Amino acid sequence: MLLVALTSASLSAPAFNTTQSQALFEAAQTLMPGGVSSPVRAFKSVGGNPVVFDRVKGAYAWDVDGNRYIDYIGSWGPAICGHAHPEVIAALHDALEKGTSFGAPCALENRLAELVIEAVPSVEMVRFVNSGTEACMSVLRLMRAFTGREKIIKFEGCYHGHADMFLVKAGSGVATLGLPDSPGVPRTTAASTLTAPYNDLEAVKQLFAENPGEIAGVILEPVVGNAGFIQPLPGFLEGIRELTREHDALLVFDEVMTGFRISYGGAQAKFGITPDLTTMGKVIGGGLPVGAYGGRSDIMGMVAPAGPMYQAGTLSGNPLAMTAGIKTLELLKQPGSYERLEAITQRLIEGIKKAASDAGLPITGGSISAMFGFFLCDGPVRNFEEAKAADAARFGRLHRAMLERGVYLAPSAFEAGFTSLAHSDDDIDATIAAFRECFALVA
Ligand code: KE4
Repeated sequence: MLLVALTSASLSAPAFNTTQSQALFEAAQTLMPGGVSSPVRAFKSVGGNPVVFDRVKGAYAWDVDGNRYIDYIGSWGPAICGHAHPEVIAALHDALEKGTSFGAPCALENRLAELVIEAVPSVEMVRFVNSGTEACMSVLRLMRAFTGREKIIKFEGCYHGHADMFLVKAGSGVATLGLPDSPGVPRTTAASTLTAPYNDLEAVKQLFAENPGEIAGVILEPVVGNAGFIQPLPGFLEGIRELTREHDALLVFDEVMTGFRISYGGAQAKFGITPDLTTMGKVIGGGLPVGAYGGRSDIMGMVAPAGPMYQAGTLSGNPLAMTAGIKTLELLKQPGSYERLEAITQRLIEGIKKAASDAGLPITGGSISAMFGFFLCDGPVRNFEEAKAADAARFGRLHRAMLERGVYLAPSAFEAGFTSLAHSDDDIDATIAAFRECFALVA
């Protein structure tokens, strides 16, 4: 684990009081492992303690000491319309009156399914679950059931949730904590997960050649957000699509993060590549727990009870999560949403890069729609190895300095940043100004 020793004196902003956060986080660590419900929230790789949130609204979060932050995590993706959007809250109030969970079919599932099927090119049928992890582990079982093959290919630094078979050279929190994958994953399970560097078509060709007739499919983040922000090189996605077809293997786009973020139809619509199956989460739950997997109906027809591949869930398709998801997608469908997201995010990342360059710091980065990221190195960053070469210690100092100036960035160099429809032009200007001040401090 990379702990960053902070020279706090030189980086502190005036009057940043986190007394109550500290007390609460100290207590939390006696109650929950690491004091958190998900590892990345513990700020382990950026140093210092996390702040404890009290409430969120629009582009902002407030901690328990009353400090306000411009939030570029947005609950790791769901808050793309802004936190606690009034129309989402109002729809939830109405839904609450009818109960919180049915455990039975409800019309809201039909409605969200229709919206997803209408929006996402590969999805002819969809199954709702409760997290991205559940979506990815279910789609993996489906890939194996449909092809009768066991091996899969994933890419180093990509993260598909915490199911055993994906914790092999994974990104996100696993990379953040510098874990060698994870103890507890059976060697036999890991052996069925083959890995290749992102953007490396030759490596994928090699894996297919070495494992003829054994690979069920390839799963990838069509735009990587879990090794930092890494875009597919021209031809990479097309090449993977061709290779999977050539070897009768399936192509799965894990759009848990990119879905309804890169465009209303996800990365697959943006890049014009249609996978066989897609996983989704985050945005389609509008802040409540939802995941989903979907794709070709001849494949989805294998999922129980239509077919023999079993997968189930007590709270899957619950009316509150469906309601929040429906309202969120209806808001995103409104004309101009993605043009706005593209414009503010592009202005943000260009401002960040200019501020770093003016401070004489190496930086590379980019954005697509409401997703952005940068690495503190010269670049280019095309894969996880190159991402790991960036200056993580300097990023840790930058993160704390920005936090003290009211800007809440992902507490890891191996995460992407997210904007929302609630981020104003003034928020973007204030963020760039804070970066300008902080780059000078950490140079
Ligand atoms: P969840 O099980 O966390 O809902 O989704 C897993 C997942 C699957 N696929 C992709 C592409 C993902 O980005 C994720 C989850 N993303 C992380 C952030 N990088 C969630 C935040 C966390 O782990 O606390």
